[in-house]
Amino acid sequence: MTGNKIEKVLGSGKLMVLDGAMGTMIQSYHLTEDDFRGERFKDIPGQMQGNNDILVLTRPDVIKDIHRRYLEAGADIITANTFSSQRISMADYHCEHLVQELNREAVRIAREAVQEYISENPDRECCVIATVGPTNKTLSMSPDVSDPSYRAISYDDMFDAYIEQLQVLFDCNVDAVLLETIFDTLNCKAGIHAYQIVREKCGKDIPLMLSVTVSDKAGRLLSGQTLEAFLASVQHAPILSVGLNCSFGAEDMISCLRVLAEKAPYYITAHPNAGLPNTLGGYDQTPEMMLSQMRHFVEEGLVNVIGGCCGTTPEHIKALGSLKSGKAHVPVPPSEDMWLSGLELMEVRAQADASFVNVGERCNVAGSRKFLRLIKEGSYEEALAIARKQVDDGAMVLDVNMDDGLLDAEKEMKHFLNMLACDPDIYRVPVMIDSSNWNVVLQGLKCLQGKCIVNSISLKEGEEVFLSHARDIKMMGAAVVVMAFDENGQADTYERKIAVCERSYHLLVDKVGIAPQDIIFDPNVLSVATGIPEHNLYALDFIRATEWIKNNLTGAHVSGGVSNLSFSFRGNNWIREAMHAVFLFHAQQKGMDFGIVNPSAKVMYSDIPVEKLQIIEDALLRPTQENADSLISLAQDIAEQTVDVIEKSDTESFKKPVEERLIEALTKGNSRNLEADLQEALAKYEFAVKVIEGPLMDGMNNVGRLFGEGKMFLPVA
Ligand code: THG
Repeated sequence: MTGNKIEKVLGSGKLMVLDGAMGTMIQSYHLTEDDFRGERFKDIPGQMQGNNDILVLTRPDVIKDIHRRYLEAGADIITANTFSSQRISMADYHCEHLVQELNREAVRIAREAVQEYISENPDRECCVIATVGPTNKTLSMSPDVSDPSYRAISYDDMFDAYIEQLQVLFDCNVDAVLLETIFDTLNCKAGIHAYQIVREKCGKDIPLMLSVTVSDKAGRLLSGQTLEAFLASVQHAPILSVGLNCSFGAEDMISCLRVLAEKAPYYITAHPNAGLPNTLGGYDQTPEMMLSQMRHFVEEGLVNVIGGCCGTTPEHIKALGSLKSGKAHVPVPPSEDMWLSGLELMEVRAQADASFVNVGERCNVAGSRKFLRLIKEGSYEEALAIARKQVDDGAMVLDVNMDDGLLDAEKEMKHFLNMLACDPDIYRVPVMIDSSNWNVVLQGLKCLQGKCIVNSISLKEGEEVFLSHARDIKMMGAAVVVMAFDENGQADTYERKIAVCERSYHLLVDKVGIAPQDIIFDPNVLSVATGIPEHNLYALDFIRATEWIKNNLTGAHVSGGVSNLSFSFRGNNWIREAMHAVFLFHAQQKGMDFGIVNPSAKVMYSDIPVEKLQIIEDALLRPTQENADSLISLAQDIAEQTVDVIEKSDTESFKKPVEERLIEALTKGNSRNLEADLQEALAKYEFAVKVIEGPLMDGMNNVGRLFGEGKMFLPVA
């Protein structure tokens, strides 16, 4: 059987049976320390009992016997005993060529068992896959509670270990590689990265199977990700199947399988434990019990491959054989929506009426003096508080930028992201890695288990560099911001913006094979009303380019750094925020669906008094020098009366009926008079529930309406 044979069998709609546990079966042979050591490891210090992979060298007869028993029980797929056969798990015993020997022997033994079985049962077809475990280290978590930035191993070391193991497995022509017991998606991503490199190098089409273990009934990995977030993280890989193993037995696995079957465009595998471990660490579920639970997997059409993990025996596998004639899962088509993830999935819909994704801009050493100071003085906890506040204020993605001449940006990116990755309230949302230094981008990608956005690549240094960066992104799995920049510099007119974006799009989609929905164009938000006449066109040209991109570069998204627009009004926050709100209102209507913004901005489009709105809209959309000048003088007026304006609006608000005041408080997230207003409403309505049904509900509807009309671009906290 070749690798493609598994694909063929699954493609023909047949269910396949995978073998059962190796570890718990080995225990039943009651091997001693001497069995594990053999002659070969006689003098190695420490205990070797329990290092099951070593047995392929010291007791190959036992391993082969286990394979034979699973084959006789009806397994179609035999798993070579290579779960820990990489140098990280073998660190204590490491010696020259050990990894090579272990993997080679394990595959040889499994093959021998299969060949012997087939020679006696010529009507059977069986194949040999290799299991690749998660190692005994984790890339997403710190083993030191007092230092969340610490990691016991680096991405590069894990990647190298996987390369070494996979190289042997590819040389042995296994029928598939099964990355198994995935508890940390970043370990898995390092494995997938290595798999793709080895596959390219060998030019062999050996399929990749992934199997996750979840650690709670809600279906999260130990590293905190949901299954859907996991799927986003591995979406870039050429995957044959995803599934679940180990975990907590079949009964509670079904809800997780439903999530995979509904969302994952692959075949589905399931090999649970024989129930939950008992107090002695044993597994009690009988073959009949396991069968009665796994029967539902097949009846619901959720799976393509079934087998067993810890505690299962040939009897369990034999029982599962009776399900083989059942209904196999039909994979769903790949989604056309964009998938991003932190610990949770974020979907950005492909339709034109998609919602708007606001990216928090404040964790940027070039965009926030405070953040720069905190990073410079090493106050990472406080720097993290800036990230947390943005998420609380409604940021749906976090931009992180460490580019500063006086900082070691690579080191700071790693330190900050390692900390951020350990905070479940912050790392709920995806991260946008913002740097003009490619090594900093790569470092960022090596820290995060989620599906990130890389910000950014461009044709600035020519096609070769652009393509090389794009290939890195494809290999490591991320979405990408593409700046409208080429060999001639920044595209600052409508014509140049669309030309550069179109050229970039075709290179990415046709040459590199990046999915269109993973591309975000940034046609450059540049500062208007600077005094230089050409600059007056910048907002309008951005909006026109947005419309063109949305109509012509199918599937791609549009983003921009919104605060750039108002740099010439620094210090005048009201006018800046008003300009941003107006700009976003119009750009969103033309399809801008991402924006790097300050999530705590308070001014909404619908707040801006009519005459001021007119001036701002004229300056942005009808760009004459006269209109720019009017905006500049409006800004000067406002700078003089800012304090006045706020106070006046408060007193004005106080004169309004209590219902209106509550609606306003809810819409703007303003709690200044909330206590008193609520007391007044309670006195007027008598029952609290009436206040909820009345003005509070009206307030919610108002929020919904503004949001729907694009007049409120943030879920105001
Ligand atoms: N496109 C893409 N990425 C980007 C930008 C872009 N990344 C950086 C930048 N532009 C977007 N981020 C910011 C962040 C902050 C500000 C502007 C853009 C900003 N800061 C205030 C200032 O400088 O006046 C705050 C100062 C302070 O608090 O110290 O305006 O265009 N792809």
